[in-house]
Parts: sequence; structure tokens; C-alpha cells
Amino acid sequence: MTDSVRSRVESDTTGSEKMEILFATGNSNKVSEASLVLAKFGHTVSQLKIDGKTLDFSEPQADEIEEVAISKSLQARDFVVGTNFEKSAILVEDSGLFINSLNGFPGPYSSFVKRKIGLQGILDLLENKDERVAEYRAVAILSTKNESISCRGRCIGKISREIIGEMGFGYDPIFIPDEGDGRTCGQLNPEEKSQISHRMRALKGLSEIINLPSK
Ligand code: ITT
Repeated sequence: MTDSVRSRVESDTTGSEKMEILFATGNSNKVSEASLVLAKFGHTVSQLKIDGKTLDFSEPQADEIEEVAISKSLQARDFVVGTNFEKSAILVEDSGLFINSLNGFPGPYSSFVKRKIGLQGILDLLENKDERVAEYRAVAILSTKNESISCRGRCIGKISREIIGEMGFGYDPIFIPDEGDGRTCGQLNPEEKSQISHRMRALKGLSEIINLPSK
């Protein structure tokens, strides 16, 4: 982030490097994970609600999560115009699971595909396939009224042969991170997941930019 962006983020929020961040997402699991990660950097995170409701994004059909994240960020800024949140720092994030042998499917369509075919549907698509490399990717964008910064994160792993674990959300019970000990993300507690996740990496990147010393 440029110094001008950083100072605007700081002055628009708490006046210090500790920020109160509003996460515009309908997915409360993302909020919990972001809170855990960003609390370590001194920031607080809460879910953005307007008139008691979370934002309902219209997501563009796009091959890249970057494009979807930019669209969400612009929509979120539009939603807060004329509300008490107009000057707030707003976080959005788009993420997904990219499976190598399926040419990156479900990628940007991860949320939709999970709803339609579920975890078993993905395992069925990979039946008899030994090549099971996949990665989670996230793009996080933090914006103020006038400017924004973005960071990406990845978490590389493999798709399991069965559904294991009840923790996390989404594809966690079929995703085995390479940095772990062979358990799926669905078997990791929130603290364990937050140490290796794509979301953590994207958010840590944002936090490091915010905390860069000013010139
Ligand atoms: P918002 O758009 O409202 O933020 P969403 O859940 O629809 O919520 P995305 O469009 O970014 O979010 O979809 C990401 C999907 O990718 C998510 O619903 C999961 O199915 C999957 N996913 C992303 N990160 C994940 C994670 O850490 N663990 C498991 N699945 C994940």
C-alpha cells in the first residue's frame, strides 16, 4: 500500500495501526477465520451487516478469483454509500479450490459446485485418478472510501479418497494440506488451519502492508 493509502486507512478507521475491519461476506466461517488471523496483528474483524442483513453479491462468471474479488469490493463500497459504514475499512475475499487434474475446476465456482454436487460429487469426479494435487486460493481486498489494497494466498495439498473430519467448512473434509501431517483440513482445529491456510496468507499480506512504517 502506498503511504497515502495507508494513512487514509488508518485515519478513516481508528487513527492507529489497529483497525476495525468490516468483512463483507455471507460466509460466517470466513469471518471466524479472518478474526483469528487478524487478531494476531491487533485488528478486529466483524461481519458487515446493513439493516441486519449480510450483503448479497452478484458474482460475475469469471475464470479468475481476482476478477470476482474486485467485483465484490466495488459492490461492497456501493452498498455502504449513505450508511454509517461509508468511511469504514471493508474487507472482501474470493476464494476457491483448484484441482489440477480437473483443469482448475471448481475454482471460482467452488461455492456453487459444493452446493450442487457436494464433496462426494468431487470425489466421484476423481474416482480412479491418482493425480490428486489441488490448491486453495484466496484474494483479499481491503478498501476505504477512495483506495484499496489486495493480496493473494495459496495452500497446496491433495484431495483425499474419502470425506474425513467435521471441522472447518466447504471442501475442508476432502483437502489434505501438504504442510500438515496427513489430516484433512476438516480434522484441523481453527488454530491449526489458520497457520497454513490460503486465507491466512492473503490476510497476513494485507496486514503487513498496513503496518509498513511510513516514510
Ligand atoms: P462470500 O462470497 O459471501 O464471501 P462464499 O462462501 O460464497 O461467501 P466464495 O464465493 O469466495 O465465498 O466461495 C468460496 C468457496 O470456496 C467456499 O464457499 C468454499 O466452498 C470454498 N472454500 C474457500 N475457502 C475455503 C476453505 O478455507 N475451506 C474450505 N472451503 C473453502
